[in-house]
Amino acid sequence: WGDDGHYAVCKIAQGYFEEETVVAVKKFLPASADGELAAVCSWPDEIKRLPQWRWTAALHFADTPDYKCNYDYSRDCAEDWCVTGAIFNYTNQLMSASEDSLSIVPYNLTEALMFLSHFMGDIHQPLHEGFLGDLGGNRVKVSWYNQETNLHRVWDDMIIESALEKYYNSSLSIMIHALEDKLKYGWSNDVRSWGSCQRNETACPNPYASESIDLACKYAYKDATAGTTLGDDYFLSRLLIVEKRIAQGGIRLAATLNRIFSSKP
Ligand code: DCM
Ligand code: DCM
Ligand code: DCM
Ligand code: ZN
Ligand code: ZN
Repeated sequence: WGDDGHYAVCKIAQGYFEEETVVAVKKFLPASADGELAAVCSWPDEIKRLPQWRWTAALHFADTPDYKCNYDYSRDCAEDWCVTGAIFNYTNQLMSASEDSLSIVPYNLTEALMFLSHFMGDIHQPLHEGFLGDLGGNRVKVSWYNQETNLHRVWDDMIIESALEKYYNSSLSIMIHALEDKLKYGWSNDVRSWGSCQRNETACPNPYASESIDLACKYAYKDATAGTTLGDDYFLSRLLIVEKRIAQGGIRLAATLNRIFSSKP
């Protein structure tokens, strides 16, 4: 996602933090965040092109083989070097902090918190599990209404931007409130299952990546080959997917952080 998508994921997550998570997040946030996780959820995008951080660029996605429309950790996350592996890794780093707070932790847990929060957003963007051959839609040139762009940017930014203009008075906080209302009154029965992991796992990103490539094939790539002009038909049907993925990202980020920082065995 772009800045707005990441801000929304983290803002929604904050509303579902348990008390221990509120305390831990406050402790690890940088001062610049002013107590707000959402304020720093785009940090991994800001730094990924700097020489000393270039190694993190591939951790934002897990591209999948062309036209397969499925995801497989051992195939698509070689040497754990992808968004799914990064979510496992930063979860483990934060767990080490909550486990033995007396010994010295060899990680920067402020960075771990910001990476985990960012990658939990990215894994829910369907085209972050898009095809290898077109770099997750980056090489699919399309027009968004009368603007030339690519399919990846349509899903990172344009659908959200158009929704803000059309339905939310250009206000991201109004859009976030609408999603929070949907979570309370529309998706309330789904929230528990979205947040849960099988087999006592703390983090379970593999199913999120599988959902994403399925949605990429059914909605993102569908009717959006190179040279296509995308307009109202595409926007109205895909916005529902984008909104649900942002909401799921928020719920799952909160649930994962709640498990990490819970003192319950
Ligand atoms: N996994 C893997 N290779 C690794 C680490 C993890 O394939 N080196 C996969 C196996 C599981 C998932 O990640 O699908 C969760 O691993 P764990 O149960 O060890 O947390
Ligand atoms: N793991 C991790 N970071 C990695 C590789 C693996 O956090 N770079 C996690 C995933 C599994 C656990 O470690 O939860 C065990 O992995 P393995 O099977 O590789 O020992
Ligand atoms: N991206 C992707 N798959 C790739 C390359 C990039 O999903 N193979 C994502 C990461 C960014 C966006 O596309 O969200 C643009 O990439 P970059 O910023 O590296 O140009
Ligand atoms: Zn992206
Ligand atoms: Zn990213």
